[in-house]
Amino acid sequence: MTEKDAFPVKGMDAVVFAVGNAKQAAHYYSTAFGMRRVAYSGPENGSRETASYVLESGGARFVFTSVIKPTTDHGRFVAEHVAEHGDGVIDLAIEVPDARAAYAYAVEHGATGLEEPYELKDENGTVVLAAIATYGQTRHTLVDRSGYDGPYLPGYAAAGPLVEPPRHRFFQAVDHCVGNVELGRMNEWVDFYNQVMGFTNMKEFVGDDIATEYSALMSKVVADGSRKVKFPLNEPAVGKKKSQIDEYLEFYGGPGVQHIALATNDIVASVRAMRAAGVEFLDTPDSYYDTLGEWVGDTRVPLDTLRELKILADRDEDGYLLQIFTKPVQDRPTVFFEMIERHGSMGFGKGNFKALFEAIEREQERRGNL
Ligand code: TYF
Ligand code: FE
Repeated sequence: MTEKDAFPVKGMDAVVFAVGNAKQAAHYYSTAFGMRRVAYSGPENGSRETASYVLESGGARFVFTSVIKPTTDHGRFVAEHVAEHGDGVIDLAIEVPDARAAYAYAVEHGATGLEEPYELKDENGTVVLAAIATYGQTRHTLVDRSGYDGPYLPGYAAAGPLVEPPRHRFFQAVDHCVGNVELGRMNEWVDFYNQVMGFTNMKEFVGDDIATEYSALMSKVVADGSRKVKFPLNEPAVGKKKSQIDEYLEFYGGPGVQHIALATNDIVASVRAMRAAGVEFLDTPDSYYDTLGEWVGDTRVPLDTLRELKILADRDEDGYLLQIFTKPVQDRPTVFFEMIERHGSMGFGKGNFKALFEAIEREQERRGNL
């Protein structure tokens, strides 16, 4: 970057989930997503209100929080969030070099402040945090952990893995985090990230043309200057069928995080292991693979293996990517995950949108929501 970044970020800090039973969620993400627990906060170390499990896979960090007995606004917020939305993401926390400066910039440029900058301290050092609101009840906590060398945050105790972690991790980073917003609101949220965080638009988008043909959604992507934090934003589109985004909004009870994409170096090994552990992925019809080779060309993975595991592939002028989507990971048809292996391409799988959205619609139909 030659120009000074108005809102410098280091990357995603954590994806924080509010869930009904963090103990069991932590187990699922350990066994089915190959993550390792690194920290814990709960009644055993002085947190009587909530229990939180911090899990990592390479540089990706998930936190699962559930309420034991609400006594403060925070506990009541988590309890009400779960009651209203089901298991979901409450915080897309972003690591920044200076949380005070980031918060000041955001609020000056129109963000709603939720937590003024504050410090957490323990024997491992000091973390500076602040929080701003984004779509729905989701927030961005801005985290400066440069003065801290501990397992997660002051107040958390280091804790070992819940099960023996796999020899090769299934993913090493959060690639992008997607939000679903209400009909007609996508551009407002794009403007929000443009103004409040100085994020710029990436070239891939789902416009009116694709929306009316088959996707029933519109989508644009914003990213920070370094392209480490990428946030696609979807809104429903009026198409031939009920939009998958409307289904989400109905069952989540408003806007929220739709999917988290996880970057992997070996999508074949990861998908095999996750399938073996019971993770359900969207199906792709055989016909997709009959023509794939003609337009996508050679990839690291043989076509037969892609077909066997239902992995999608896409290519653009910069390279190619391999990707696959899980079904929703809770009973509500809301949050799901994507596994993505990038080879040059900075895109999101535009060439797959038709096959992908048809697969999602088949699932919607099975749920009786189409
Ligand atoms: O993040 C993306 O843009 C891609 C494509 O409901 C996508 O993963 C977009 C909307 C959607 C599922 C996938
Ligand atoms: Fe995605």
